[in-house]
Amino acid sequence: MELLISSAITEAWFHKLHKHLDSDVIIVGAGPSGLLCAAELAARNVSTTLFESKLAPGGGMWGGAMLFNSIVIQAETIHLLDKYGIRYQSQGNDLFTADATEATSALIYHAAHNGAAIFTGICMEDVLVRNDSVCGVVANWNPVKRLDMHVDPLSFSSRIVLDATGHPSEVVKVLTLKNDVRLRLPDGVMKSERSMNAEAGEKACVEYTGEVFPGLYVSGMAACGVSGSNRMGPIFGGMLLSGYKAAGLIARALGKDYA
Ligand code: 48H
Repeated sequence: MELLISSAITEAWFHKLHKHLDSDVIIVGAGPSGLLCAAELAARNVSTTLFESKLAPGGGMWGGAMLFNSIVIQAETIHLLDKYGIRYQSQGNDLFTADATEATSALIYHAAHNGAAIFTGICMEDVLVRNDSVCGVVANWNPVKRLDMHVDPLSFSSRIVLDATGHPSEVVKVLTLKNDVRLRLPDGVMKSERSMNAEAGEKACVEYTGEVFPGLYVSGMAACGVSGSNRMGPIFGGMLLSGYKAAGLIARALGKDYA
């Protein structure tokens, strides 16, 4: 019995890995913006691979604010909560709250159920660049990185890569550190995130969601960070709208229908 269990797990996992060595889209980071984008793309039959360095997907949404695990969403995002079956309560002033656990687990479930391949414990450490375009990522086990083991990574190719790594903007950072590139951002360079301003940050994170280099898109806090915009604190509407916008832009770039 034990060997049958081992065989079933390795068979299923390596089948998933092999199928996703090449995808339409690689999303790095399974926070709210990456998960929502994955759920939307996978629902449109876009082959989508999601790499998350931690054991559990969900990023910064589990913890709400200061571990008070409720999240705040504004009125214009309610249609996405309805779409993904997340319940909410009005708190007045066009603000709503949702249970962080329900919201995060719903996004994870829909991304996986719609067909995105989610790989956890795997960390993007470099990008593939050909003909002045990002065309994949280089990844390794997070524990291997953390223990500083000298183990070479594997490469994964895609038409498009999305940096959804949140505050550190890891994909854009590695692209600009290792290559002499100009980004499609004001001044052509990556900026640093600014101090808290909820209104400005929420607006900027959606506005700057898009392609920053051929083949490389940004969403969520990464879009805020690279554009030098403000952080917004524990309000998550902008993250969801950013993931939704990224999915629309990416689907269109791939020539897929997007209603
Ligand atoms: C694989 C990686 C790597 C890597 C990081 O931070 P996130 O939740 O991302 P967003 O942008 O969808 O949401 C941001 C939100 O959670 C937040 O922090 C807000 C609203 N802050 C406001 C404020 O003022 O502080 O998730 C990013 C995910 C995480 O799960 C990381 O573990 C993962 O990306 N990640 N995965 N390879 N190199 N780097």
